[in-house]
Amino acid sequence: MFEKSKELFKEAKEYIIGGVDSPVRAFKSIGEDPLFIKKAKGSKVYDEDGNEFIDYVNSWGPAIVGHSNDIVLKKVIETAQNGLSFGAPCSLETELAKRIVNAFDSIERIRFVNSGTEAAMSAIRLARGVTGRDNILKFIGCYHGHSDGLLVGAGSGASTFGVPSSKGVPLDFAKHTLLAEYNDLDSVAKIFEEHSDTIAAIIVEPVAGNMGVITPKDGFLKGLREICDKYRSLLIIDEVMSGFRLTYGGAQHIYNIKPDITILGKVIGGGFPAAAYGANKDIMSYISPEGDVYQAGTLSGNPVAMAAGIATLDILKQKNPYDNLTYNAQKLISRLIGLAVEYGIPLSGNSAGSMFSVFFTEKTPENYSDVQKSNLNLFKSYFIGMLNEGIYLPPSQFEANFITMQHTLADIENTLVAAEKVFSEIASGKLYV
Ligand code: KE4
Repeated sequence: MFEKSKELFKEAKEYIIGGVDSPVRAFKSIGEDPLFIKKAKGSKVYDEDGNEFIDYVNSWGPAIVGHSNDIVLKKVIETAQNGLSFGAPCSLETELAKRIVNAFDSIERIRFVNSGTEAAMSAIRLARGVTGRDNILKFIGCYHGHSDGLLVGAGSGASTFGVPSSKGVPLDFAKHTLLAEYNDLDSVAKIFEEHSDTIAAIIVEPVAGNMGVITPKDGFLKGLREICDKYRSLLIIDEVMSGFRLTYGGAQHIYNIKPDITILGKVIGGGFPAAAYGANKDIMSYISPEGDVYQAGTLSGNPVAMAAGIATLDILKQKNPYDNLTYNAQKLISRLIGLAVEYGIPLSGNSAGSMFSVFFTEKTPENYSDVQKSNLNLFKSYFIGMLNEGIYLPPSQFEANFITMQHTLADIENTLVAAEKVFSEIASGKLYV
């Protein structure tokens, strides 16, 4: 069934470390070889062995209007025929910037970069430049890309100072990152009482998507805003995943929270490498060439990437698919949980807009330590079973699933039929790896 992918993976590992260009793609937590995807269209992906899958990875979020959307493709091809990259200003950058600034009350000026990692790294440097403070606070289980200061895990015991979660990150970098528990305002207040005016910013995913989907408890985001105001720290909201996913704009509008800096990615590039950070004019005036916080990039604002982003946002603005996307995600989760209960399998779930996760644990997780109680063996069986039934899920319990505008009701029903078969196999012990 997956022979060609196996061959390609073997060959890839001869040239690309781990055979992948991003670790999660290696299916390591599943213990199987990854599939090599040859083509994607609409809600489907097709592997090199010709198998078709209903896709819930969606390139980790960008494909919200469906893979290889004809309108996006047309705009991309037209733009590419005029040149691929100029290293000079081009009007397409302004066109995409206009759309984003007009969609976010908290953004007056923006800067495009090439990845969410770059956007988060630049936003943190900006916050440090504005406040003159070195420390930042992030949440255990939230992911903001792989810049050194953010590859930080919880320190030992009561210490709130981070320790490197990756080799190669100097302790001196990690020690400037303080760690709190998502959805736990007391843990944040305690850190600020201890470190008050040394903290440049809090960085947070308004809806966490990197420990599975965890939604903010009532008052959590508002509480962060109040703490930042009290200690004159900046609030950075990481909308790389949530941006243009819950509404035409950010989760910040749904939860009525006004950040100082917003970071974006994924959807705004429509599948091409594009990301951004933005804030009000005063804060962004610190960024070079206007100000003294340096940040640059050869391919930032690349015209073809801008074109893909413009076409994608225009479809979202025109079609306004959000109620339908939200409904489909909620329906899928509730039906999956209902099926699992029938087979005595512990399952809970969270969704926000078109992003969602199910967890193999009775209690719906509210933070990273809750998610760690999820039965990862059951997740593995579910993933493998669903893959064999033609459903392509994120290969990790700690990731988010995505539904696109092109997922049909038949796709949802077929997913549920597959899930019922898998749950029955797990319940009868036939599929429990
Ligand atoms: P990138 O550098 O991967 O473009 O963006 C980093 C990032 C920043 N902020 C949030 C909220 C994110 O979800 C991400 C990246 N998301 C992961 C998926 N969980 C990308 C997939 C991967 O690492 O291959």
